[in-house]
Amino acid sequence: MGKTLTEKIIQSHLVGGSWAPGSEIAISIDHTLTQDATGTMAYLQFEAMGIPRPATELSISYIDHNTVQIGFENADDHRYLQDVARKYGIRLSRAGNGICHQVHLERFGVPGKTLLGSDSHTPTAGGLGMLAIGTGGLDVALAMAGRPFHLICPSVIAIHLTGKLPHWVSAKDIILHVLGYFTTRGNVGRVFEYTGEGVASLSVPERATITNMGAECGVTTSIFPSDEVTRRFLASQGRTQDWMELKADPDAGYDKTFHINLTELEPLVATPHSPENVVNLKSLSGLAVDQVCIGSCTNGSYHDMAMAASILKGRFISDGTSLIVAPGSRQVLENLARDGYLTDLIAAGARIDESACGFCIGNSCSPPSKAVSLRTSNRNFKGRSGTADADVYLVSTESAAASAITGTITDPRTLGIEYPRINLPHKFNIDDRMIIVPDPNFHVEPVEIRRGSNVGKPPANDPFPEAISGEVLIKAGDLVTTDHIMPAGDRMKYRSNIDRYSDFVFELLDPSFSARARELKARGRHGIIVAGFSYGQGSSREHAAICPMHLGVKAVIAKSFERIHASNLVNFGILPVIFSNDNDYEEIGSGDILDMPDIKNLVASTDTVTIHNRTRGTTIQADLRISEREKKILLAGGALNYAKEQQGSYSESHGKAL
Ligand code: MIC
Ligand code: SF4
Repeated sequence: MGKTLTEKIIQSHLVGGSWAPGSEIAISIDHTLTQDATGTMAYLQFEAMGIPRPATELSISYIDHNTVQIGFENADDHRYLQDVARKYGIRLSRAGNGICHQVHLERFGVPGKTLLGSDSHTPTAGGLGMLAIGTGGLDVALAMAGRPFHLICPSVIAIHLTGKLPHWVSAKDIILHVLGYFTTRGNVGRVFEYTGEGVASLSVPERATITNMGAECGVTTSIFPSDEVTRRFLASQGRTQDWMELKADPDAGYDKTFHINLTELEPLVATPHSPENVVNLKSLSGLAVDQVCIGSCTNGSYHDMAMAASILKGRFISDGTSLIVAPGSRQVLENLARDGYLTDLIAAGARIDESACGFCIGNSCSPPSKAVSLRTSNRNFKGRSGTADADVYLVSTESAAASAITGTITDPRTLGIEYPRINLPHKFNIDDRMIIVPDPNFHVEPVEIRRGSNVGKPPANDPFPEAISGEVLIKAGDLVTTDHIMPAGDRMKYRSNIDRYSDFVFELLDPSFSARARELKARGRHGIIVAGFSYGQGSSREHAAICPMHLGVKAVIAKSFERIHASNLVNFGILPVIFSNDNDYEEIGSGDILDMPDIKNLVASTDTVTIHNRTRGTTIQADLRISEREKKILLAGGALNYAKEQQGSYSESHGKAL
């Protein structure tokens, strides 16, 4: 049987284990990316490793999330990131240059290479045929130090595309269709590989929209082949030399195949408050819309912006609707301006926002109370927009632009205008001056790293306890996202200040959590979190593990975990255990006192732990589904402690499995 594209790239980067889906493997990493909201922690941890320069082919630090800079905190973070980049020879993409995923696609992505990024939407680069994986900042720091990345060898699912998209139906509708079927849970350890004759009809930015939002399904990554369309895209970026053809063998065996006939798709929408709530857009026609936001790493490309501008050209937004447009990168913005599209957007009443994450992460453009906000971004979790009671709907650029004109949810096919044909430039105007390239002599001049008062120390953890004994601080339900655990928006100014950020753990679910956890910790007791299915969905932010760790949380008991968050818990010494019997979830209540005696020995020697509920006098079992390597990390009290223990073998292990 032939090989899938995923297997080919993994095989060519394999440094530990062998291709056997379900087993732990280690791969070498060619590129790393960080963004400012996760980057400060990643670089504080990288500094603590004492490595003189990254061992990767390319490491780049993007500033794109906290660009609003209200107060000095984020500006201090950005100055810190710039100094670190200069000291260690890392490229830095300055605030204003664009969203990391869009810029990486345009300027750096290379088919067939591996990319590890401290952001869950890193798989966007899969649109170019890269094996691109999102993870916590500490894993990225370790990759920069030359350590391999460990992952579960994935099962590969073919998403087989036939036919051609009808007018007004777009790549966003393809991925919403995929989400409607696969949902946001149960896809851990899978890769979505796009195949079939329909692939050739999609441009690289359209493919990137699809791989970007595969993150919402919780897959390890999503990938498209690298073909003539990819070559043309790289040529338009002046990077033909980076192209190579890459595809699966014709007889490749997939774990499962999901067929989509593009010709039959319709405009879709994800309704509040999960990207998996997918319905036909026309079923919501007429619902009044207060706000429309076009942009983000999902739909911030030149193609998206030009499409929006063409629909809006000569028209004006409805009186009751505010339109925000945020081009995904400075390159997109500049080329839109040159080609006249920016003028059309401004003339139609669009508010042009910075080329940054902005509205998507809720640190600007929050909608009014109880508003309906239609967005082209990828997540509509409750409260993420910055307005707790707003309803966010996720749609394509075409549907968003049409609705901005009418002021109600509008199927763009009913607008009665001719479908705009967007021709991508054969050659984009390229200006990389907002990317600071390290001086080749960077290690000669000593660099003083300026740390503002908000930039704290790298997180420290204690060794793993002999026994866990403590209180259930919260009993959460299914689909708890990292946005619920660690809110973003205006709280993101504290990303580098762990103690302060910890004040907001679970703020959206229970504002008393942090104070109760601190009080418990002061009494020398451990905190425990109980949750349902798919705990830790969404972002890669390791703060969702670091801050609970800081507050004394030692274990999370859930019905299932999502991949990135489970790794982050282990990396910060928090025990992630899974109810052996889902019904036992009912046997624990908030405030119950739980004991896990002899837990240290149990972790070292078995995969089952016994939990005694002192409050109810009951006993339940839970499973530890982590690898032997992860057990060692847990027992060391986290990955940084573990890496330090291994320090002696650092140079020999360079590029090899731990
Ligand atoms: C997100 O979209 O939620 C973020 C903000 O980009 C996060 C990263 C973070 O929390 O800093 C992600 O997707 O990983
Ligand atoms: Fe930025 Fe939103 Fe993309 Fe996250 S999902 S990287 S916040 S644009």
